[in-house]
Amino acid sequence: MISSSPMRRGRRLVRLSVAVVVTGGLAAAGVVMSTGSATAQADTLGAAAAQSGRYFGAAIAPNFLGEADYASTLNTEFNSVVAENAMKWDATEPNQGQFSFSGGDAIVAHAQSQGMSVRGHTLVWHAQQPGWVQGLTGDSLRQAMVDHITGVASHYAGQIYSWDVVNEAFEEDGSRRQSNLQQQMGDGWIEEAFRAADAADPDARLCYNDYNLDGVNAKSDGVYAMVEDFLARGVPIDCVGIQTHLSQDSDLSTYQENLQRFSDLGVDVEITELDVGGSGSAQADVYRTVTESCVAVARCTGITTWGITDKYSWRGQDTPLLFDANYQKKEAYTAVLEALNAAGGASGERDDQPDAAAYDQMARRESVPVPGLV
Ligand code: G2I
Repeated sequence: MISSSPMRRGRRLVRLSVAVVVTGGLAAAGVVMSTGSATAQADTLGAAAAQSGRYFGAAIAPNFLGEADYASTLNTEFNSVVAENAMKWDATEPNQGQFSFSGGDAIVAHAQSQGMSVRGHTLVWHAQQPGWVQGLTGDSLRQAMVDHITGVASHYAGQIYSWDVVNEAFEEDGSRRQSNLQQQMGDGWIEEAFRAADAADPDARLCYNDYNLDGVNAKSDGVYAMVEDFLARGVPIDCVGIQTHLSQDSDLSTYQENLQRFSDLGVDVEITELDVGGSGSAQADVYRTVTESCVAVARCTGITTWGITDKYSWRGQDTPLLFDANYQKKEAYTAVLEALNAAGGASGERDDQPDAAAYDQMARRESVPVPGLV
């Protein structure tokens, strides 16, 4: 029933048509084939991830793109981006019906000029709503939400690999967060948001995104039940974003198991906002475990770190990213690169999955003209 949806079949066909582009992309991105070995050893995060059909991305802000170290680190190491704030509701529709896409457009233009894919974040969230939304009730809020999704997702249609359609709508106990969205619209609002996003951009993967989904727990159980229900009823959902805001002391004993159960359920999983407070080998070990978990799960399609450098991290005092405030690679960087390279192109986890993420990613590049990319 689910796969009979014309929209979803469309997404799949687009993906499958472009696998051939991957090889050229790898060469351009700096994969070095070690002679005498079948295993490629890439020397950047993006190229290393691409070997197993995955992306490696960063959350970025358009106002930093003019900083030479910021831009060069981004362009060298990453092959996917997401707007840290520029595509949120307050940024894109500051007044009702008046859309503002300058920040998001700058990010998409930069990504396309570099052959990077783009994640969309986020269409509906209880936080960072513009003031005018917070005063709406009932059907006025429902209509405003649908209009917002339609306006933003239509604007970027065909250019987004995956959208975080709804962000952070669950409490830690697995119940729905009692936000203005939940209280004014009731349980149906998440489904309605996904249907509106599907109508506005049928080619984008549609994700539910949240934090503290870093294992099998009450919150991830709640999200799992929602996804299971959506799939059973044909509500368009393609992926779950596992934000993965961690510290070096985080318990990851069921992290991979949780990714695997969503994958088995029939959705992709994406590590969408990875950062790990800490330093040195303890921090590196957590990054390594997360990366190894993703590459071990067929439908874990890519990893995004929530920023590039500690200099601009939302939790900079925790030094949570792969590059320090001077853009130097940290021990955690090496751990991630090694784990991505270990997966290589021969891991098979992605090869036996016809709906591999790289195909989506490359589809974006094929269907959207990208300057400089043949
Ligand atoms: O809180 C971390 C992330 C959790 N998951 C959803 C993400 O969207 C969220 O990102 C953060 C951004 O990293 C921050 O940069 O979301 C925050 C808002 O809740 C962002 O902070 C805001 C500040 O609160 C504003 O004062 C500021 O104007 O960033 C804005 C732009 O710099």
